[in-house]
Amino acid sequence: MKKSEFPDPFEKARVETGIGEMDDQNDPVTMLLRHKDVRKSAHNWKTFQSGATPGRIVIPSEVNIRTTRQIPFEVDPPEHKDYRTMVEPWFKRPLEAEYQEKLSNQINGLLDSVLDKDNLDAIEEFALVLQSRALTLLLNTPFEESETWISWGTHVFRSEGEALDGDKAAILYDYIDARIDQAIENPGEGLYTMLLNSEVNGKKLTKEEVKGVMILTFAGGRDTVINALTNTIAYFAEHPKSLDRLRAEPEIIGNATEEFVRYFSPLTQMGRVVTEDTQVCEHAVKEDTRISLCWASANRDANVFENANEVVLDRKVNPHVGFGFSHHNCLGATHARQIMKIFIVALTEKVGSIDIIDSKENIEELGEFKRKVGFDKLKVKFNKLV
Ligand code: EMZ
Repeated sequence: MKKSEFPDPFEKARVETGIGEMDDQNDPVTMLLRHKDVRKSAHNWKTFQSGATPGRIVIPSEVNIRTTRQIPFEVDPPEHKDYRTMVEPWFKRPLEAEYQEKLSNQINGLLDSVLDKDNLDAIEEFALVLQSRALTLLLNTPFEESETWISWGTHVFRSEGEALDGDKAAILYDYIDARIDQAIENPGEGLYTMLLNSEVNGKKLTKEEVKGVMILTFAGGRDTVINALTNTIAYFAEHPKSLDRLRAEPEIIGNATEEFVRYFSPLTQMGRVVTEDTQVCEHAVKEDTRISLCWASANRDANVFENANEVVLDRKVNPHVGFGFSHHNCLGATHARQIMKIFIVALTEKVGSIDIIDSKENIEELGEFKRKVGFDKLKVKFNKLV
């Protein structure tokens, strides 16, 4: 198997029953695998809620390492809309030309610094650095802050060999608390101050609410963006003609970005808590249990995508759910899309080919399924375009 191949472990179950089952810390999950069911249930917040105990809709559940509610992610309508409307304009800033220019400078600078380097660690030395630096633009904080974030590693709640790491999470919480206090004392131009000055329904946000938005901003787009970048590098290493094609046809880089998000589905699934006894795919689910919307499976549904297991760079109709679906669709998607597009442009302009030197897959264990979501190790060489 090619290193850049990401098999679909859900096909049989998706076709036969439409559901999968997995346990997670004694809080089992019924996974919805079909595109249609995933989209329908994402709308149905009354039966499948996000506003449950903080951390419970995440798989693996974070109830034991987090009490702060992430906002707007763990809030249901109608309150959800008020929070979302408040943060939305800030998270759309990546559409501004000036933002994109800064992001492009960052990405090109980083790429220049590692061109022709032997044995480059594509995760630690590249994707993590790129993600952390880009986050300084989203937060509008000094570039140097990225050094601290890089030192936290690829996931703020997980460390290697341990699904959830409370000590590690505490580092993030203390950091955010300190930054909120700082912004109260010295208001600035960053996201903290914007949130502290914001009102929802005529009421100023509490410190706990500001923290909830900030935790989401740090946690939600971290391993996901890192996997998207790393997997894209592996893909181009094994498909040099695709890199040549995008060099010749830069106008399809937008389509290619969407297609990579569909094919890699960096976030496998997101849970919901069931509020009343009901059925999914003719299968009973009980009140106060969990279902999940399995984006990764929906994105390979042959009823929706032709050649679903292939990367079709210029796929025209692409209703993927890689950024989720409905009112909770990814708040950071505008930023993530710009990162991917600008990164691909930079690759086509500077890199002739990529060699994979060493790699180790990152496999998620999901009950009956095993899913490759990215790499634990990816050592590469970017060969300069001549
Ligand atoms: C949560 C989640 C959000 C969770 C869109 O996903 O991302 C996960 O990586 C975090 O662990 O807390 O933010």
